[in-house]
Amino acid sequence: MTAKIISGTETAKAIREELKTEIAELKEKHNVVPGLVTILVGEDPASQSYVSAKNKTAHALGIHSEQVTLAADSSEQELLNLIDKYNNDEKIHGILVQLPLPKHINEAKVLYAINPDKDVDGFHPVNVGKMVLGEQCYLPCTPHGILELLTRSGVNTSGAEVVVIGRSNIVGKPISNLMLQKRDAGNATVTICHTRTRDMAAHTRRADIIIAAVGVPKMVTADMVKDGVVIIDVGVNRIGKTADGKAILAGDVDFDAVKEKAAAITPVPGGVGPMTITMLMKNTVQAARLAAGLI
Ligand code: L34
Repeated sequence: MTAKIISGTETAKAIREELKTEIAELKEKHNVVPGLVTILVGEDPASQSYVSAKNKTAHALGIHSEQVTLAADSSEQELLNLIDKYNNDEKIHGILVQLPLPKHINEAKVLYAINPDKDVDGFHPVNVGKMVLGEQCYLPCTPHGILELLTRSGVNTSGAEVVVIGRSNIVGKPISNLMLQKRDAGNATVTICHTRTRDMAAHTRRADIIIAAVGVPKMVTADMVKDGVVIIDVGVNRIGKTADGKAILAGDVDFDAVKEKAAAITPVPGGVGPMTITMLMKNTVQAARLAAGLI
C-alpha cells in the first residue's frame, strides 16, 4: 500500500478561504477588524520564519497584524510591560508570544500575564483548564490543526487506538486530551508515549493513528507501524542546509519508508505546520467576535 498524502498546505488553504469570507463579513456587517500581535524575543531563525509567516498570513486574510521583536537580552519586565500594553489595546484581539523564550525569562509568568480572552495560543492556564473540561475556549493551534486535518480528510477516530509520541504542553498533552473527548476527531482510546516509555514499538505497532511530536528526525521507522496506519507527523526538524543555504527539513517519521505501509500520512514540510498558522488566524477571528459580543 502507498499512503494517501494528507496535505496540510491544501487543507490550510481551504480554511483560509473560509476565514477570508468570514473576516470580510465581520468588517462589512459589524465594522470589526480582527487584530493580532506577535511578539518574538531574540533571533532564532526558525522562530523568525514562523512569526513572519503568521504575520504574512494575517495580512493576506484582512487581519490587522502587528509584529514586535525584542532583543534576546530584553528583561522579563520589558516583555510583561509590552503584554500589558496589548492587553489594554482595543485594536488587538489576540496576543501571541512565540516560544521558546530565552532562558532568563520565566515562560509561565509570561503566559499567565496574557489576558485569557486574548490568548489565541490557548496556553493560559484558564484556557488549558477549559480545554480539559471540554468548555468553549481557544484550542492551542497545533492540536487544533491536527483535529481539522483528521476531520477534513475523513479519518474516523471514534474507538480508534491513537498513540501520541511526546508529552509537551504545546502538542502532546493537549492533543491527547482532545482526542479522548466526545467531539469531532475525538472518542479515541489514547496512549501517550515519551522518553521513559519502556517498549515504544509495542505501543506504536498497535496504533490505528500515530501522532508524532518529539523533535527527533525520522524516529518513527517502518518496523514500528502496522499496515494501514494513519500518521500525523508534527516534527519540523532542521537536519542540514542545501548548497544555497536553505534549511533541509525532516519530520519525526521516516516518511519514505513509512508511507509504503500507511493508509495516510502528513508530509513535512506541508503537513501540520501550515495548519498551525491557519488555526492561529481562526482563533484570532474568534477573539474578535468575543470582544465584539458576537459569541
Ligand atoms: N507561542 N510558540 C507559540 N505558539 C505556537 O503555535 C508555536 N509553534 C511551535 C513553536 N513555538 C510556538 C509554532 O508556531 C511550532 N510552530 C510552527 C509553526 C509553523 C510551522 C512550523 C512550526 C511551519 O509553517 N512549518 C512549515 C515549514 C516552515 C519552514 O520552512 O521552516 C511546514 O510546512 O511544516
